[in-house]
Amino acid sequence: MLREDGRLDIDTVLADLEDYRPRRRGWTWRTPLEETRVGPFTYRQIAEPQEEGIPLPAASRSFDGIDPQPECVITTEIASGRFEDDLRRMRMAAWHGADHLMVIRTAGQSHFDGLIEGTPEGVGGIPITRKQIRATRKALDFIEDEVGRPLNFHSYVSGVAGPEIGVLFAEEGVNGAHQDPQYNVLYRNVNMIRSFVDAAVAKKLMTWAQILQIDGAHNANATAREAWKVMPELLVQHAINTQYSEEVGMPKDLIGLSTVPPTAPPAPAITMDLPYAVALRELFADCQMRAQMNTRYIESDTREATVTHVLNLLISRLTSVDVQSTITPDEGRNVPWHHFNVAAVDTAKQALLGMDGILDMVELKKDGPLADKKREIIERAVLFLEEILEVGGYFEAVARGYFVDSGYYPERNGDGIARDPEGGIAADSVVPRDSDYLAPVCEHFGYNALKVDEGDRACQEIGGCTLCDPDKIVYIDELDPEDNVHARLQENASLRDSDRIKPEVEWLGDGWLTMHMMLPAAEEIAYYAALQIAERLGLMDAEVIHTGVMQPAEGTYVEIKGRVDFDIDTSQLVIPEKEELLSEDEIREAVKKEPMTVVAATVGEDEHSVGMREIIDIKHGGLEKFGIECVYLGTSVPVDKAIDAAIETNASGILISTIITHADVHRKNMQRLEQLAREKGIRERVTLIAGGTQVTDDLARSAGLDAGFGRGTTGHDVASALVRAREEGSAGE
Ligand code: Z97
Repeated sequence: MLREDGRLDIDTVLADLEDYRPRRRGWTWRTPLEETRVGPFTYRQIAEPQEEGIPLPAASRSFDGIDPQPECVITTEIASGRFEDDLRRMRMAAWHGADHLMVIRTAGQSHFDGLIEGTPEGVGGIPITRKQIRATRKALDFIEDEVGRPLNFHSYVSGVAGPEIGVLFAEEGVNGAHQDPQYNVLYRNVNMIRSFVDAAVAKKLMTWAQILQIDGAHNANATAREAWKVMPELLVQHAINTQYSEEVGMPKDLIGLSTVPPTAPPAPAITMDLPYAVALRELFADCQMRAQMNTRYIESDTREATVTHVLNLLISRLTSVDVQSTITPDEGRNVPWHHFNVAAVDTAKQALLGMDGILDMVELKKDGPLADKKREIIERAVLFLEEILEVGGYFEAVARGYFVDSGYYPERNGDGIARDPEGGIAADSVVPRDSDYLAPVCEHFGYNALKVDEGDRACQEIGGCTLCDPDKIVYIDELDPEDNVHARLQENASLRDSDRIKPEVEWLGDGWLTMHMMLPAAEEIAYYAALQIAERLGLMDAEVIHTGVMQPAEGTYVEIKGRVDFDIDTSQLVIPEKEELLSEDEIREAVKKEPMTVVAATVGEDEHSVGMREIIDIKHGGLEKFGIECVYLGTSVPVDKAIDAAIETNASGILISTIITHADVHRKNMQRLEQLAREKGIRERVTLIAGGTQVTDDLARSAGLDAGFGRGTTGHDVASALVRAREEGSAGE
């Protein structure tokens, strides 16, 4: 269905959705490999490779294009608000190595009190509906076939519609989900009793569907005023959700802890984050560790966020990680765009591979500050739990505002989140089940009047439930005639399946682009100057998305975004044919087989030497690097001397550099080179190449040479041309 050179066809995804059935249930881990050789290296912490993907940037030129995959699952979080464009981004992320695709919902969807249908557009995420989930799972089937690796689809089971969402996810083959009753209570003010009862139902369903559960403890870190002080509380929250999940019957291999390194530089992060991480892994050894990167200290600087991410990845490698989350490094300015999802996935892949096997070489100390701090954090957490028991339990503790308090336990600042056990959304909505209560699906928590004999399904008496018989699912396509995917696809129809393109950050045809600039002015002035520059460039709706002071008076770095409303007809583009370079290895191989000598000189009365040296020098990746013998004659060399030297050394190429252009002297030098080569009878065996700032390939060829190189040329370009000309015997043709 998917072609590498074809965009994902949303019409095919949407076709016959009512008949779509997920092809598997449950979470899939990567298949780890024993110590394995990939290209020239041995890895200790990698998994089976993808069949299709995009390696790290350095791989293609320097590492034979290898693309090893770390052994842990890598997450990307997508929140564009249009699921049809999320699918395209999932494909991009999957190509870079993400196999856990999280769709964030509209903020606060926890307040929805039932399921909604269709494909409404969201802000900062999409509201969950059956159609969107089904279309996403179906698209992921195509994408996983393409990349050759199972992809996990993930969303949230929360809010007062949690149990309904649990059923929906189980029916539709969702693979992972956040579920934590404390999240509803603390952050969404859902009534406590309701939240925990709902959680039991949801967790039971998730267990049946083998959905990996991720808890919500990290939200305390993301919310707290001084995030490193919540370390004891994070352990307490993990403990409550883990124990509750186990009581409901969830096995530990489905219980994922959303671990988070609590702090970030300029704090001495590792000294705080590492003891915390070690404590956590010791206490919850059998659970799955989902390492969420720290989001609390992400500002608008993507560089800073990336460094924090890498430090978080160091913690993952020094302890353990089952699922490595990546948050877009621009999350702090709330513009999570395609490019940043991919950047974060690459950051994880790059850092994890870079630290492959680190624990075979360094060891975490069993004594000293690491052990002391770990013990201290655990003690604080245990005391916290004891106090909760003393005051009468979790509900009472929440009522007293014990959670997300800015004090470092047992210190309390009285600014925690306090909730009323009798109040909150859906208070008083939990009632005992009647004796004739019939559970709507088999995997229902608690009492069910349907009698089940050993080995039978509870739903047999009612002729099957939607889990056992998916044909019973009532599929509703769209309810809103305007806010739906078909209407949106109409709007950008001219850009789909056509040659027309617009810049895009999250939605096809959104027209957004970013620019960055350094302005020699103080921050506030630079801010407004940048906006005016954007206006003059014709960018619409321009906004400054980041400023960084270089020095208060010398200048400010500014990033802006803005929109264009035109598109480009790519069929009208004149794209010069690009000559494929021989790879570095091919060149080296050819020179090794048959040694090559070239003569190089800056000709005429020209003292410029730097350009030619760059082309030759091994230090700059020049011809010498490929084993080509270079006879450098210096500057202001007469053309006939270059010819003589070529004859003497039996060179297969002459490189002349000619920078000065007055009176067309550069062209004349080229013509003279060619003429002399003919006169001396060596034209057919010597490749003649000219280089210089004003030289072009056309100019050199029109002067009779074999090739010309201008600005931006590297030794690789010239070496490739020399080897190719020798192989093809094309000198002088
Ligand atoms: C993450 N980076 O990965 P609502 N339940 C739990 C949650 O943690 C969340 C929701 C539900 C973050 C992204 C933060 N978590 C988002 C345990 C959200 C969703 O339904 O939108 O209110 O909440 O966790």
